[in-house]
Amino acid sequence: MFQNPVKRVAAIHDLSGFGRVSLNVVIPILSNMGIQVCSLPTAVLSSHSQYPDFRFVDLTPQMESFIEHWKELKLSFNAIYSGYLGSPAQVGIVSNFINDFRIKGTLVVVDPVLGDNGELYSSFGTEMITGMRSLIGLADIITPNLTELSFLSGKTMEELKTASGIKEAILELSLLGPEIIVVTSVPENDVRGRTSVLAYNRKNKKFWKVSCDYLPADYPGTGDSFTSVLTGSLLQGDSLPIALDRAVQFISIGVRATFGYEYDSREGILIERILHNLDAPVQSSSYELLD
Ligand code: PXL
Repeated sequence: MFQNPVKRVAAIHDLSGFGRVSLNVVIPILSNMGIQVCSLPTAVLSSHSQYPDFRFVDLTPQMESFIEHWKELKLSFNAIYSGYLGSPAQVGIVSNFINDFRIKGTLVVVDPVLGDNGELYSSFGTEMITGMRSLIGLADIITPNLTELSFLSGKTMEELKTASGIKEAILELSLLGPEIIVVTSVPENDVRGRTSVLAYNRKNKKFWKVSCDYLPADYPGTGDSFTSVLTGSLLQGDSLPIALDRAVQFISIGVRATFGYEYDSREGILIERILHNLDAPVQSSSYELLD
């Protein structure tokens, strides 16, 4: 029998040639955390979809044959982690993948990538929202941002302006199946210049919050980096609140490492400058348990 000396993740995301999103950040982050990444690309793009005129190759027709090959190779994974899908039809393909490859202890993370800042990404329509709503039912952990929480729960961004509105939406989504729901980019209404991440664990009914300083800049792919660190940290054996802390701190340091430059923010945070931070244990922990 062969041994697998390091943990292994099946990463189901697009490959956007230019811009620090999806596989361009998932691979270096998880590799840096000592985890093997096996890529199942959903689409190949010249750049991510926030640049004009991006070129797009949808890999829906190839994915099932690639998965068939993985079955022939008898591959197994400690985690399955999906993100940006190339078409609504891929929801069925990823669902089958999860059902076929999930064994006892497999961590299934679905980042329901749909949009940001209240808007759906240009390549998506309502079918993708319906599809993601069904896919999250198979996940152990989902990591929507506030905009994605709105699309998935059907609540308006206005309704998600209060902590109670957000909690209500989280509880509704948790009924669809996921054990842990992590919502990113939640503004701290009463404290200007702060942003936070809220997490709910259905098993013990606990809500966790981690907050950090907010800088007025928008970098695509931070959600992908966040969920990659969270996944890596949980696979390393960290508790949920520590994993949240590590992921928040990584993004926060990344934004700070980038913000001072005259720089096209569409390129994303300078992860090359901060990857080494993943080697260090949590420097200062700031998670809170909410009532
Ligand atoms: O999760 C960010 C992301 C991933 N993949 C593609 C994107 C984006 C954000 O714009 O366009 C193709």
